[in-house]
Amino acid sequence: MSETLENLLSEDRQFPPPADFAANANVTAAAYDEAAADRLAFWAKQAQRLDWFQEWDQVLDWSNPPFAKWFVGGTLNVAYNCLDRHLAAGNGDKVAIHWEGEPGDSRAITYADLHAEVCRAANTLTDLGVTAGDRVAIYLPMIPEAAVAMLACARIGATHSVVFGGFSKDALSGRIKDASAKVVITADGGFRRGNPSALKPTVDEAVAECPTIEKVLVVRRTGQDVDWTEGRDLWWHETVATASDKHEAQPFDAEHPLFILYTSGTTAKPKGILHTTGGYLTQASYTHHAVFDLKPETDVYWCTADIGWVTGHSYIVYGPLSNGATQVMYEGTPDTPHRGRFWEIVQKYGVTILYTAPTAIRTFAKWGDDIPAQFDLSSLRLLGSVGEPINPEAWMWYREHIGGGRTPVVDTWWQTETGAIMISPLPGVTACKPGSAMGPLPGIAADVVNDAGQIVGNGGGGYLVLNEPWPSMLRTIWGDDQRFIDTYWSRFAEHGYYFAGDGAKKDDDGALWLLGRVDDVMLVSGHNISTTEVESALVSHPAVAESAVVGATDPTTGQAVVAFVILKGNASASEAELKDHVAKTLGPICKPRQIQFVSELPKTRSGKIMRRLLKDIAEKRALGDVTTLQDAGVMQLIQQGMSTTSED
Ligand code: 6R9
Repeated sequence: MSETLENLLSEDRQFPPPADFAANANVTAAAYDEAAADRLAFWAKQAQRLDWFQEWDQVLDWSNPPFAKWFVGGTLNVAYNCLDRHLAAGNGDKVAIHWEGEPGDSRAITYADLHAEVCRAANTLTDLGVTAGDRVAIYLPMIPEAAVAMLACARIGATHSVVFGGFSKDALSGRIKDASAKVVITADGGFRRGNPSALKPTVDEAVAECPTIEKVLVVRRTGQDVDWTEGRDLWWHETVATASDKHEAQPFDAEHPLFILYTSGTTAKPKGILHTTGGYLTQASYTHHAVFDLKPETDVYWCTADIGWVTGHSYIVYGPLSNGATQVMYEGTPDTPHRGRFWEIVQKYGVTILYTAPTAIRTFAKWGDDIPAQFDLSSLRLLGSVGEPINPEAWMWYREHIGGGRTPVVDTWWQTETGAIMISPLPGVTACKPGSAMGPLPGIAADVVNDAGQIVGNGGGGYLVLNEPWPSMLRTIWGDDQRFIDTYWSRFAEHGYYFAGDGAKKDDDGALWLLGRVDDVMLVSGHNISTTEVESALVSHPAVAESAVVGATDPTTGQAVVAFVILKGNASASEAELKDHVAKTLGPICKPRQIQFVSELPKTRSGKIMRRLLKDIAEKRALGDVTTLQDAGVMQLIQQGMSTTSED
């Protein structure tokens, strides 16, 4: 990207919070002032939301940047904060997790149940020789044992490394080796799209290459046949189920490693993002309280993320459970056994707060408005979005068809690296603009800078940076401090900024609009154009459900816009019509050279569009690394379609 990003789309619609929502909100506008007056005092106050064995002496030690220490000298136990203290407060009988299996089986797990199971799992791990500081790999489907395994590790100070249940043997073994994990916790399989999908064979193959693994603990979920290695493999129901449910949570240092989570998506070796204890839990807990306005007595919260994504860590496990929430956890896919499954679940449990991803929202819009309309969604009072920029029209569809035109919608920007939400509206305070994450939360400093690191004014675009340390920040890349410095802190080193890799713009009111990864920015005839803005322009056409845009090498313009488009259920639109629509919405410079109609787009397991694979296609190259692709068949379909259409 040469200078700044073009600022193309403009949005006039604005939705202030409903009056009763604002009047009862957990957090009011005063939080911004309070944090601005004394940021560290603000975070110290939020840390008081937790129970500490020993209070800290210093809120932040930033004497050796970029290596931060938060709540120095403090000690706590994460599992104690998520479980024991709720029991002590008399809430043991409250449901923590309403779990819904894909085949329709369900379990209601109270805080007392969860506590007992976590204690049993902690005792089992201890019996297996796992001690504080050891690494444990977790490779599970979306079953309650995934949360139990994470909390059991946290309880004994073992560092967990959760690997997506859909990842391949190589992805799993690479992550196990990088962290030298001692134990893997897995299952025979999980249910996906109506069928049992095996996990254990992948673990067997991966572990064969991983000499550090001593034990494999296996949950029986599907009942399918598994190979068994005597002495190494243990059934959860024969070990955890019979272990003692008495376990005293020990204090750990605020900077004790809590988990490693690998980020991927590029061809580079995955980075093991390290999070620690006190700062992470403080921000996960506070943001869950502030952004989702959780009322633990009355709300039923549902985050549809997979536990293998950071969103599952912070907003299924640590944030909600530390706040004593009642939540829904769902094992399967949104279209099994029918396309109304999510709405059926919202209706069944009376979900009040729903947190999902733009990819899902666009898919629901594609399937049709009539599907959610068949269910009672009137319990919903707040909707959230995460994972990608949400196109303004997808935001509007979400509010209208899921939120009944009455709920606030919070678009939350953050990363595996940031640990918790950084940029988001406060639902009882902010007048939201569809498609904008609005501004940094209280206590968070973020801005948009140009190539030279200077802050751009309203109306300008450039690089999103974080200009002050935050409690849940990554502490390093596991085993590679230099890569941590080079990857995140070198681009604007003289300013001391963390560079997140994303482009953003500020509109005329100073609201922030995320524009996707700067690696994806297209340079067309000397203009830096974000893929997000062109995609949003396409999605604003009534026939378009979803689109992905890439810049392909072009002899005249340097790069040219190539768009892949999915049309809504019964809609139709011609290539010329969509090209004109983009040119009219954003200007002729953005007019796509080519539009390819497709039925699916390549995505990661967390639903992010893998534009670099589409770029390989647009530039007629062999495909790059596809290991994090959710569904390998998609690329073949797109390639076949591509070879039968001409470019104009
Ligand atoms: C939580 C999560 C991080 C990247 C991030 C950005 C994109 C996430 C977004 C968003 C625009 C949002 N991203 N939320 N872009 N608006 N609300 O997604 O973590 O998987 O590490 O991805 O996702 O590009 O840099 P992670």
